[in-house]
Amino acid sequence: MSEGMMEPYGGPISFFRLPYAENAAGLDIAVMGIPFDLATTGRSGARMGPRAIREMSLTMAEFPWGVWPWDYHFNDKWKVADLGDVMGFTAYPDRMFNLVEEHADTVLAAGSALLTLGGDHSVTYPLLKAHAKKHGPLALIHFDAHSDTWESDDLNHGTMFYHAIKEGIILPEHSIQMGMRTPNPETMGMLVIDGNECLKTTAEALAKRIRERVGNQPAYLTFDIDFLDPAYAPATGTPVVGGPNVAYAREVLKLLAGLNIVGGDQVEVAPHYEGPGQITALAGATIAADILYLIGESKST
Ligand SMILES: [Mn+2]
Repeated sequence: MSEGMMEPYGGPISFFRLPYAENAAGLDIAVMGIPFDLATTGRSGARMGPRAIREMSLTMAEFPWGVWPWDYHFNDKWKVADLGDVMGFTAYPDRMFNLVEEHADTVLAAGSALLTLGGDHSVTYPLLKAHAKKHGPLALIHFDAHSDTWESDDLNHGTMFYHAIKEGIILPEHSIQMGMRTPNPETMGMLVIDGNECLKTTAEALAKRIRERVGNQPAYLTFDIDFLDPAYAPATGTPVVGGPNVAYAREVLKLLAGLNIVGGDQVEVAPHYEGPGQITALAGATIAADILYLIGESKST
């Protein structure tokens, strides 16, 4: 069995074959899933995202050399484990925000950083709160087709950054949003680089703008899979045409190494809308790995 467990199609499923851990004691980085999608405004299904991302991560988990083009394996530098999923809000969606914040608080209090797999994008709100308690107000590095700054008293996956800025969790003057392809009447002081501008900007130039914007601030990186064109990521709740491709996104991410990225998430993979190739979850798993590397690189500097 042990040899077969290394094959992408066999064995138990965890993120990149990481061991499961009960808690974050002794970890450098913990991975956590949030199977929640009750704050979606479009198509539901992101509750199945963490499992699909973990499954497609196995296509890359057999290589002991790491995830190309990173030239080392994250396990060689940092102690990383999969904590499984935050549960306990089934039929009680109002409990999600508190539960996620409590779990994130516990991980961060143990001295570990946190990479989270969504779930719809509303899960980022309690994650930001927990990280801001630990690190102070955060620079937001936000990849998405939507700004998620809609003015509303309600908390859903399109309003949480409006709330986060109003509450002082995010530093708008150090924050940047990229890939927007929907009306965005209010930037709330953040730098917004819309989808068309991304397509005209090289990965190097975009990464430079992010680095300049963020500076030395503690930063939280959130990647909504719908940043990508639906050709590359069709399985998501609110797809929008005309976005960048996966290679471009990954090149930008790689060039952010060294920024003080204290945490991050990959959200909105909704695998029910996949074709049989599962390309959205594959993109999600790869980008989640990139974020894991960035968090690790930040801890190492
Ligand atoms: Mn979005």
